[in-house]
Amino acid sequence: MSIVNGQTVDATGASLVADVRHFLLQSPRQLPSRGLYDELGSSLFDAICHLPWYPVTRAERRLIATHRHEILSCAGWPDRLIELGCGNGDKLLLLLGPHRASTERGVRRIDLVDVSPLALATAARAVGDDRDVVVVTHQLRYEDGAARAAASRLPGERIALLFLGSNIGNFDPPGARQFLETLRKTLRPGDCLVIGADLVKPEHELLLAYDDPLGVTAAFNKNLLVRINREMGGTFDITAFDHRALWNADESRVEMHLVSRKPQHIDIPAAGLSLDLRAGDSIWTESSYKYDPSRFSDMLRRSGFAPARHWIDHEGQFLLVAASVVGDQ
Ligand code: AVI
Repeated sequence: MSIVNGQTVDATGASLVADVRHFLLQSPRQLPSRGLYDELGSSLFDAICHLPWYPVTRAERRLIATHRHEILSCAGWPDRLIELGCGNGDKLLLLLGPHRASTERGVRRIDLVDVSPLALATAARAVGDDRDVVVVTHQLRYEDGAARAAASRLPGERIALLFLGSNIGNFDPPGARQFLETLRKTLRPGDCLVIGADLVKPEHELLLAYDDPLGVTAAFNKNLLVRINREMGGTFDITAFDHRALWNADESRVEMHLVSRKPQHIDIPAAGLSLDLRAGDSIWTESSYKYDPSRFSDMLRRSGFAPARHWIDHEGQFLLVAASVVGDQ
């Protein structure tokens, strides 16, 4: 998170106040999932990644650790890695492998893009430690960070852009496509995009992943209202909300909602907003799209990428794709 003009902004550059004003009065009521990641929300998400019922992170880590050579080779042993949403840098560390291993084959510079200064500092320390590599951090939203990093490319440098963690799943399909097209424009033929996506799996597994028995995902979801109460003087009665996860098969997405168990009148002074919820009314807080490999490759192709190789973990949970950039667009 960073503060711009006194308002908290996140990776998309949107402010919580503007989001609350715009989305909460829509039908159905919504709050964009970007609001979930304040400091507490980010810690809760880290905890989710350790839950036995949330396979996404483990599956992706396994894939990167097992196939790191193939991934880097498929990306043409890039001179430069740019990671969007680097978090604490743990996945990049897996890709780089044991100290010095990757730099022997050419990675000379790593650009880290995140909106969290803490994440950038942690990741920069982790990946730069004892490696003969230049690490540059960009506290910017994804697209701006990618553009800034790529703009400093040296003649002949080959770039691999990493967008991991199934973050693409939190974009709706038109948004995902637009985002990929923007990334494509920052790259050149010969560069590579390495991107992760969560795969469709049986409904009961998806529901357990997004409504875990420990209630961590429920806390992660409800924290959005805690945030609005704290930062904007909101009067949500948090104790009267239930977390609900549902699988929308038609749209191939898991949805998270917050459902009020009672009628409540809510004021949100900083947004100049008042609203009334009836018992059973819900606020839609996140969509997490699940892909099958061919649909995901199609989307990449339509966005100007040529999927070159993909890896799926042995449990069929997660997809990692290396896609090259072809032609000039
Ligand atoms: C960050 N993102 C990929 C996670 C997901 O699976 O959509 C966020 C999350 N929401 C609930 N659990 C995890």
